[in-house]
Amino acid sequence: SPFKDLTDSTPNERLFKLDPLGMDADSIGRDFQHYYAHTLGRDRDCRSAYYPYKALAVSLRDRLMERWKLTRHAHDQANCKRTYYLSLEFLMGRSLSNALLNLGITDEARQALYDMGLMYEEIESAEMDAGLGNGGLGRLAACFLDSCATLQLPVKGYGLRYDFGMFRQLIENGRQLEEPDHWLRDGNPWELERPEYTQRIPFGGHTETHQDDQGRMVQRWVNTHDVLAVPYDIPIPGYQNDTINTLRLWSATATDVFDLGEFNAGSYPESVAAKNDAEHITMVLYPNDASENGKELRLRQQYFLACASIKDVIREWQRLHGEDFSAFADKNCFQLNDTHPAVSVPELMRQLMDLHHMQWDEAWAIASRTMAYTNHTLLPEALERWPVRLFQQLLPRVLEIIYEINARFLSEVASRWPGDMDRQRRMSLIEEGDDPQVRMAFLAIVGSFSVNGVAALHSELLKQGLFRDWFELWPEKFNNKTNGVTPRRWLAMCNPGLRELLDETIGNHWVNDLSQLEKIAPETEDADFRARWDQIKTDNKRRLAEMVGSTCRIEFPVEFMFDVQVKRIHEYKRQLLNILHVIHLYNRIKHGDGHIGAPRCVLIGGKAAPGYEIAKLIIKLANNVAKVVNADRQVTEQLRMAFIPDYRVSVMEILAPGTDLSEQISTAGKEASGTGNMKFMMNGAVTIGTLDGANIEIRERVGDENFFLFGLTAEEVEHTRAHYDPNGIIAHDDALREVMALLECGHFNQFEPGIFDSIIHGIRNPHDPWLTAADFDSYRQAQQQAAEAYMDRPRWLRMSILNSAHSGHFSSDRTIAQYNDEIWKLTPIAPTHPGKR
Ligand code: B1N
Repeated sequence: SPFKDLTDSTPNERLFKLDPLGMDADSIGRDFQHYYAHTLGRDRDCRSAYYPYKALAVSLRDRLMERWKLTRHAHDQANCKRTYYLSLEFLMGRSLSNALLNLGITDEARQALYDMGLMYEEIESAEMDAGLGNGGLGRLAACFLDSCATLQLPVKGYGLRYDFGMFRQLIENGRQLEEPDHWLRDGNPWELERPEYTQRIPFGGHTETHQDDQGRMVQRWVNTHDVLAVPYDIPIPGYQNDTINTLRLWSATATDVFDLGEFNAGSYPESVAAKNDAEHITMVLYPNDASENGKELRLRQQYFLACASIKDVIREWQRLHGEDFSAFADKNCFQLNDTHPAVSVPELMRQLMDLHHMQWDEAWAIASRTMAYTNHTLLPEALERWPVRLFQQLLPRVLEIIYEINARFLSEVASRWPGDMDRQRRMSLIEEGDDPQVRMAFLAIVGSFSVNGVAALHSELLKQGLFRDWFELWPEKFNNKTNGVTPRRWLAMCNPGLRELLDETIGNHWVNDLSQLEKIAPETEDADFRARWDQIKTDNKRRLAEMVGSTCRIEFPVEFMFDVQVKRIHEYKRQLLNILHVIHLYNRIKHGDGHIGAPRCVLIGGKAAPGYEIAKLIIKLANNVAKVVNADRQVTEQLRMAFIPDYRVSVMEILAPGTDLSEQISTAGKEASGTGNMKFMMNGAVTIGTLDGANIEIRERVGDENFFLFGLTAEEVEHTRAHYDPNGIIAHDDALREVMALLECGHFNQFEPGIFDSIIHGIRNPHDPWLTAADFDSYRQAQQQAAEAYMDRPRWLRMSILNSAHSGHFSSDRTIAQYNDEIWKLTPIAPTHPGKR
């Protein structure tokens, strides 16, 4: 300890008794100046927006820091139950504006900058997105952290600090190119390294039996190659409540920097090999959304997260309770974000037994009362299964525990259904075959007291389909938690115009009680209110159009209907259906249809997994169609199209407020929930969508007349498969036949013959899983209705207002309140900041 005398409190007092930092423009301005000039060493010659960003970020971090410590202290004092949200992905986006909003000093900071002649908007855009996630699943984790802090729940996020996040997408000649996202290059002012909490993570080696002090036979995992996990903490501020929760991200490093022996022998690559191997674990995020890829390094990432996080939780437990684990299950809960961290189930067993000397039954009683599992997809290609041989090599001790869990579980199945060998085979955690596999979803269910889906339909389909046997065995485990999004980022922060109108009309309590938006419903009948709504939407459309103009070089007139589909590119999400509709409108205009209902700007954006060839081809098709559409003066009077490159959180912050029509057109039964749909709705977009995922609940809330419904239901989709005849459908539908003819004659690939053949064959294939042709006519009609509604201004404004008004249910505050009431059962803890009162 650096302190002279720990019994004497004087040095501690001097060091830790700090005056609260000022939250006014002057105080913020003074700190900004100090960091800018003294710490960062910049002067008036510096033209980069990065350093003002950094100076402001650090000034805010100071203000978060004091509250952060108080929150930690309040949680310790309360000796409260805690939840750990384990996720391989946290798609945080930018933090600056969020920190300002949640600290309640947006105006003060803007004023301080203004006084120094700086523009906030420029400074804000200097921040890189923290893109540590693929899409919905990762962004959901980020929204959940915001809501947990806002509800003052003692919840900590655990994830990985990838050096490279989601790749940057460039579009060249209409095709996606991927570039590494080196988001940490200029440093990350929001993180605090905590080397003192480093953990050691074992890999490889083998197991052996030995006798412990009490003469019991126990297993030992030996000869392991260990890697160090170093935590970096990120503050998660609640909305104006002085609570700052923590997101702890682990970074991998080697136990030794290099091997001096190898170095002295002149083998330089060998001398650093171990370091490289170790650091590869957290080098890069796997860019696959809703599909697994089965790489060994991915399993390493998963175990690295599970082992480090559980060790960290147990270390904290011991700090407060010593070796007494009797209350552990009452005080701790792990929420597994899909099966990616499911290896936590056997890992908690391993640590309790091998490191803390517990017997199986005692350890199992703890583990199985502590874990809860959220499923995010029914797509078979996303269901994780790991080869047993990989487990054997990488995690031999963990595999032994999985075998033991399975043996005990299968004997439970045998006593419930004597002789039902088929059921035992179906439910086994090990899928037998030439290359036996561990079924991670089943491992998660066995080890959890709660299993939930992410929208009502999805949770029902889980019980009837994928998890049917399990629902029959343990119906009480299964529940639904319909997703939500944070109204701080997705309304208050990204739509300041609307925030002001809402504050004026219903006060400002909607920001953390979004159900209050219902109060604006009666305003639909007030023409002045509608006019202001219209004005705000138009301003937001202008902002969107400026972005499209500068990145895609295509002009979007604000009078046109802005029709937007942004999400990962996946066949089930059917960006293709959208493109076919654009071709249909183009064809009508070229055939002299002077009025396609409403003039439209169609915007598509999203990344394709680098190995997903068809998805990449869909991007190419979108760009080629856009090129033909935008090059034709006759067409652009009514129709324009753009593909926005590098779609990410900060781009959605511009798109959601400026969208008129939100495209949610997945094949029914395939989109577990969707969350983009909720962001659009909150900002007054009307949805065109299928009865899939949370669309169903959105339509229920907003009313049938304020939602453009089309397409087969999930049930009809399953019945259609047996007798699906896309070629018959195309032959009988004039509009679709003409669209296919244009595609097939190469109209959109005149100098690139044949490149779209696989897409065309897909649409015409009777085994097309996404039934694109089946829903085309119904989609076209719904689009026609949307266009007509758009041209009736008072009607459209009413629909837009009512979409916002009824979006309260889709606040992640509601979702998290339900997780807490029904799964976690945590008590909110309110820290008090000395600056208050
Ligand atoms: O999770 C979101 C849902 O709103 C979406 O409907 C759903 O598609 C998405 C493997 C996934 N499901 N599965 C994934 C992501 C990465 C990965 O490596 C699967 N993402 C979803 C939030 O509930």
